[in-house]
Amino acid sequence: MDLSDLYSATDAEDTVQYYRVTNPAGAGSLVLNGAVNMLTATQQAQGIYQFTASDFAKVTYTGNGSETLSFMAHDGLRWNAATNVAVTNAAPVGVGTPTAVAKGASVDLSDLYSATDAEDTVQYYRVTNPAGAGSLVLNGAVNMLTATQQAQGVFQFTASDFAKVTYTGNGSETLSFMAHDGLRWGAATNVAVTNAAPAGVGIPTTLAKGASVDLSDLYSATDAEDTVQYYRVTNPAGAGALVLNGAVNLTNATLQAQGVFQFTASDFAKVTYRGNGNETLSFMAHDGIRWGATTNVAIRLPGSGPVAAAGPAPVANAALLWSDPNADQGLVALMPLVGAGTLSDGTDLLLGTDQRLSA
Ligand SMILES: [Ca+2]
Ligand SMILES: [Ca+2]
Ligand SMILES: [Ca+2]
Ligand SMILES: [Ca+2]
Repeated sequence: MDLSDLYSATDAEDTVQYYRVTNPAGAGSLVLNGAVNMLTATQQAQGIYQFTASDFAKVTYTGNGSETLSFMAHDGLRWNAATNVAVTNAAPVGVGTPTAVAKGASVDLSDLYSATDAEDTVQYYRVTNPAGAGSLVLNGAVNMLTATQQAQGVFQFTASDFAKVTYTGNGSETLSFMAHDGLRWGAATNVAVTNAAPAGVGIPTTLAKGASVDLSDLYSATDAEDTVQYYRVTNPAGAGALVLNGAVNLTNATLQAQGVFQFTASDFAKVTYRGNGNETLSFMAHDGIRWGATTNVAIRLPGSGPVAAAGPAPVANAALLWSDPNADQGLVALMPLVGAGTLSDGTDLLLGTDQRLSA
């Protein structure tokens, strides 16, 4: 831009004869376009210029960052007071869009982060992709950084290459982005990419001896982004049994001996449970990335009384929550236990033998 657009001076009686401008080192620079700097080499080395009024009109300023120029005008008699003029160039400003990404799904990096710059075009983008979880697919884009930086998951792309890059989801993590306007990097913007574990729901069930129920009627799971891939169920020794109906138990022999079954989602739909007493099954679902939380599901014989609500395993001296599936009110009692069958005050438990809990 012209210096005369940054500064102008008038004089009450005279014509302005000379202009002086101080351009600090760094950032932008003057282009004389034939104008003559009238000062000494020492002054010129300090970034100070003096021009005749006609030469001043020729000089332009080329921006390269923020700085403050200083101007003065001379009317043939004396210099006026200095006028400071700020030349500014803001760093790019980025905006991140936190996004849920399914396992194996792709999203453009440019949908996760974008940057704008007040004066310039964004030249470069930098992204840090932590180890694990999702990964970048360059699609022909070139990572401009050193091998060391690349090994740290740091990528830098030209703006046109940035537009090519995609991110493939495989769990939750936080990416970090920056943009460069040709002068400097803007502030880092963190962008969370999320993938939730499956959430399960159990249905406590009363089941007569010999009666069957689909496992899928005892437990179901949903996932926010993915399809449930696997189900795991633990069937304690004794009481009821699973009937596989052709489903394949994917667990190893050790887990199978512990009553742990794992099925594909389609096999899970085949499996039934045949009742033969009171027990609590335990379920989990896997979305291809990780297991969700465990859900306990109580199975009770008809008329056998209250069913322990889902919760931690019973221990001595613990307060246990009980619920009665035959009553409309969920929780009906809160009992402190000391050992099997004795309340903490020494009186007997008012429960049948089959409902006693021991450590
Ligand atoms: Ca300068
Ligand atoms: Ca800028
Ligand atoms: Ca990653
Ligand atoms: Ca998920």
